[in-house]
Amino acid sequence: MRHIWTHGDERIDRTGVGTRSIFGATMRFSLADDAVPLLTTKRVYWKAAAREMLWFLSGDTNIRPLVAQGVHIWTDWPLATYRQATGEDIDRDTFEARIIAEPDFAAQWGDLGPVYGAQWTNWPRYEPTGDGLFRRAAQGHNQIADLVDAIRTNPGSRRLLFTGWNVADLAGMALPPCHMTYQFHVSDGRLSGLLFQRSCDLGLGFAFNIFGLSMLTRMLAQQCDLAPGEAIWSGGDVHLYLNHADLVESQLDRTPSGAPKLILRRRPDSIFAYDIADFDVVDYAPQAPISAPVAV
Ligand code: DHF
Ligand code: TMP
Repeated sequence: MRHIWTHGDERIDRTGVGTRSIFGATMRFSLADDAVPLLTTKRVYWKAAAREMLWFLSGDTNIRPLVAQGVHIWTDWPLATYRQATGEDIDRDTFEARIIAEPDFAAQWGDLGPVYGAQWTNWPRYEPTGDGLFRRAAQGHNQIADLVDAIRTNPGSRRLLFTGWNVADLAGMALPPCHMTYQFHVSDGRLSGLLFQRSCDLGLGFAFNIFGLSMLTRMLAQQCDLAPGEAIWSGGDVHLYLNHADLVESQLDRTPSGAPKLILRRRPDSIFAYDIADFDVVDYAPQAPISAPVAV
C-alpha cells in the first residue's frame, strides 16, 4: 500500500475517480495451522466475503440472495443500471428493499449477467444438433466439480484450474471478472491455491479476494483430504483510488496485530454443501473499521 501510494503511476481510470497503480505484484501466505490472511489494520467483514464465495459456488448471479443476507457489496452495479435505464432517482435502501420484496423486480434488475457463479459452475457447452448446427446444452461445464475430481484423481496435474474469463460472455457481464483465474497445486500432501487477479482495488476488494482465495483453498483441501499449503496472490493492475487517502493513511499509521485463524467446523459431503455456519474466524482482534467509497 505504501509503495503504491508513494510510487504508483497516477492515472484517470474507467470510473473517473483516478488511481495510483503498479503492474504486476505477488504475495504469499501460509495457510498451515488454520492461519488465514485477514487484514488487522482495519476490521474486515469476513462473513460478507464468505457469503460472497458461497454465492459464487451456488452458481447464482443475482444479488437477491446476497441482499437478503445483508451483504451489500454488489448492489451499486445493478442500481447504476436501473437508474440509467429508468431515469428514476431511487436510493440504495429502497432499491434493495424492492429486490427482496419483489421477485420479478429482482429477476429484471438484480442480475449481474453471466459472472463468476455462472462461469464457475455452468460454463456454456454446445452440442451438435445433427444437421451441422450446435445448440447450447441444458447443463454447461461445472469447472468446480471437475476441479475437485481432478485434484482427487490426478493431484500431480498442472491443469488444476478454473477461470471466469469467458471471452464470448464478457459483453453481458456487469463487470468482467477481476479475480479471474484460480490454480491449485498439490505437494507433500498439501494443497496450495494461486489467484490471478487482473485488476485489484487494494483499499476495498483485495481484503475480500485474499480471504476468498484462502477459504476456497481450505474447502478444497478438506474435500480432497489434503492439508492446507499456501495462498498465493498475483495481481495485474494493482491500484489505490485517489479518494481512499483517509483509508490508506490510517492503515499505514497502524501496526498489524494478532494472527487470525479460519476454522472449518464441519466436513460437508460436497464442495457445494457448505453453509456460512461452517466457518468461524478466531483470534481476530482487528483495529477499527474504516469505510471508504467504492468507485462504480
Ligand atoms: N469495484 C471497485 N471499484 N472496487 C472493488 O473492490 C469492487 N469489488 C466488487 C465489485 N466492484 C468493485 C465486489 N467486491 C466492497 C467489498 C468487496 C466488493 C465490493 C465492495 C466494499 O464496499 N467493502 C466495504 C464494505 C463492506 C461491507 O459492507 O460489508 C469494506 O469496508 O470492506
Ligand atoms: P475494471 O473492470 O475497470 O478493472 O474495474 C473493476 C474494479 O473493481 C477495480 O478497481 C478492481 C475492483 N475489484 C476488485 O478489486 N475485486 C473484486 O472482487 C472486484 C469484483 C472488483
